Amino acid sequence: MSSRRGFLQNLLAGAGLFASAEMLSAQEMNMSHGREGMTTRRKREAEGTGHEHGIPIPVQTPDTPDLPFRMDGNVKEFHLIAEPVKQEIVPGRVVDLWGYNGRAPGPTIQITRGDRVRIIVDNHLPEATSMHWHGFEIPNEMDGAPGSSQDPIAPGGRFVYEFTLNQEGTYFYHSHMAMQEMMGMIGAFIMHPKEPYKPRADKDFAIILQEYAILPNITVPNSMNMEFNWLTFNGKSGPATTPLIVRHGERVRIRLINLGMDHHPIHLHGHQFIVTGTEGGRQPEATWGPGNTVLVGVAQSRDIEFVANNPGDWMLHCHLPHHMMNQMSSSVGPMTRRNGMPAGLDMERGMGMLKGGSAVSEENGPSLGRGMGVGSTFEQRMLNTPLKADSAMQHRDIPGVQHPQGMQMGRPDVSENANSVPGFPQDAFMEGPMMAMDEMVDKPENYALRPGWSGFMAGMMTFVRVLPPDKYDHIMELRRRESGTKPMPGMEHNR
Ligand SMILES: [Cu+2]
Repeated sequence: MSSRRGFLQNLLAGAGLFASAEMLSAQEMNMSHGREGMTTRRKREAEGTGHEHGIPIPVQTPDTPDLPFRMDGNVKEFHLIAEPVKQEIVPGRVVDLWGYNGRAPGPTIQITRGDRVRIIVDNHLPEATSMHWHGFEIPNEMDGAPGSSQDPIAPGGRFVYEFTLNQEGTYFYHSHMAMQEMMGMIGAFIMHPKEPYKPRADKDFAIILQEYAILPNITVPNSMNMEFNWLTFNGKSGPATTPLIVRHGERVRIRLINLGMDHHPIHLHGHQFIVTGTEGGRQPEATWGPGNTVLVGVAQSRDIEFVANNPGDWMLHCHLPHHMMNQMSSSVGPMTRRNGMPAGLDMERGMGMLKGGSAVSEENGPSLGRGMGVGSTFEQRMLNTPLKADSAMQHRDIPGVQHPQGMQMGRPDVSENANSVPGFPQDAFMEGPMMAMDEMVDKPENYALRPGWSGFMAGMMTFVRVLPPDKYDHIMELRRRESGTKPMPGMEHNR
């Protein structure tokens, strides 16, 4: 057993990657595990390493690197840095989040049951923080509950956590400061069993579900607001999420982790699955009933498994309609035609703290009802694509300028009498059909998707691509080529 574990450790560590983690700055560290982690991971994946050796396959976290470790005697030592990060959630939309080691969610930690683990946590935030190990059965003084189990980690400070883990399953780490959680501060913590579960999974993925309330033209989430307009899988919204690549016939596990204010019903197309695990670990087989939608509640995790026996590009998404949009509902419904609170003002007014007029006045009313959404204003930025300056101007709130009361007709996606139908528009856009941005999100995993696919992906959405061997192999080859020369797809703006 020990030789098996040693083998896994070497695989996870990558060749010659580690000097002392403490010697590396956050950025260096992030870059090195971004590259090395990816290269190593892809190599493992390409070679199918792990399978032949009777150990569980490593988890892939799309758009998110693994956290490297070094061995100090028999202790696996990790280094997490809590810090502000700039993150591009879709092309053109860079936001200010708080996370770990350069991104939100933070890097994924993978260990094996029985491991002794040390995690050095440095606080580079402008305020105190504390790290909680969610669901871990560890000594109380390691629990990270600020005030009761430890003093909060002051800005510039450090706390070293150390414990032995005798659990297995889909766990996570997060700041135990409530508002910091809503700024992005979470990461996956996978505890592998010593032997793979049966039936054995060929692919194992992790996806962290998060949500942010970020007004148009503003980069900082309002952690108090409950009207979430940016919904992410691993820190990306569709179409910037990276698809899960699966070979036809493989058994697939997907681990879903939720930390936010909403529960998310995650739905898979084309397959039935079983729930094989929760945040408490593996479920007994007697509980494995078929389904295709699993509700992942706040602070919960769910593992689903299925045999990918139906070829195609299948959507995996949250089924809450408002969670399938970006910059939610900014151009939905007739209220967007009326006068409202223009977007892009200061945070106070944008959040509905009025400086003048009443909440039901002509100027303010339309944008204040919760049901109308934070974006029910003249801001038309519903598209995934950054607005061109001139088209953005057309819809600005310019005193004395009448706003368009109807859409341009003669479009294939809108009928001639659309403007006379109550409720219109819902999923049609002022500026024409949803604009695809296939090229802007081009990466190996998106190879040969149907042209225009990206125009219909938003929010908590990605694909499970169940591919025939030739197409699968081609994507793996593209990944191999790319990992040699470029940083991990989608990570360019996270450094
Ligand atoms: Cu949702």
